[in-house]
Amino acid sequence: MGILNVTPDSFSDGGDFFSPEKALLHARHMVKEGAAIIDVGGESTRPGAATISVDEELSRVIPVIEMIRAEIDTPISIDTSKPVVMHAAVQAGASMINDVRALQEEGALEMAADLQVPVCLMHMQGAPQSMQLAPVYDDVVLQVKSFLQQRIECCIAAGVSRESLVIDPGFGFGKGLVHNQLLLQHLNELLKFELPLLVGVSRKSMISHMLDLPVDERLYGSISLASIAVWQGASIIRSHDVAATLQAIRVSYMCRTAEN
Ligand code: 8Y4
Repeated sequence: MGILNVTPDSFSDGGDFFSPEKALLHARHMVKEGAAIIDVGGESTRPGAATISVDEELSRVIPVIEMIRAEIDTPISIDTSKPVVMHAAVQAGASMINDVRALQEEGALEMAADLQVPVCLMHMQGAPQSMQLAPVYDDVVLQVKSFLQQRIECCIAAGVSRESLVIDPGFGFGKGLVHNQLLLQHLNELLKFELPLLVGVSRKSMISHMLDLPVDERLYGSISLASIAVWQGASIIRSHDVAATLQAIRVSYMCRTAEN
């Protein structure tokens, strides 16, 4: 899954892709590199980022989805928590919802049930504004598992089919370094849900907490974490660097699944 940020304040790319034309160029590039999904997001969820209005988010993502859809047939996921944005994005050609708030916003469950597209349910402790201040867990792996279990049950009760769900422990979302490390160590325990597992570790601060590197020097660490995630059974990796990550996870996957 290639990341396409359409936010003016994204700290990974300095807003480089915040024009529909530039976004399209980057989408083309990621597809050429082998991306199977393009994840389009207009709301920055970086720690401390301000929330934005529905209209602002729509004006960022809809033109981009339309332009990509007009010339590229790679599936597009919409990274949003807002039901109105989910609806407009799917009308414009998106075919998956990636919700870091796991359909907990008002009306989101009902919208996802209506749209009948795959949905990624991600775990986050707290809200982006404050989640990294002092994340605390009794047992991070157990708490992430039980949250995902609850959200899966809520989805099914609301009419979202189990077959359309993808789960994600939400690396960096209200987690300290050791929480992220424990989640990666025990990632395979999430396979018990028998749902596809999505992992996003690309350029994240857990790498700088281990190696003290700026965001533009975290490629090798990102690749290593992605490879571990696939070794543990992840089936979708969300990444800024598609070609490099794909090479790593392909060999990781082939070693994991080899048989005699
Ligand atoms: C540099 C660049 C440092 C980006 C940090 C970041 C996930 C996600 C994000 C994830 C799913 C991010 C939208 C945070 N992370 N969706 N979204 N899983 N499903 N930070 O891990 O990339 S945004």
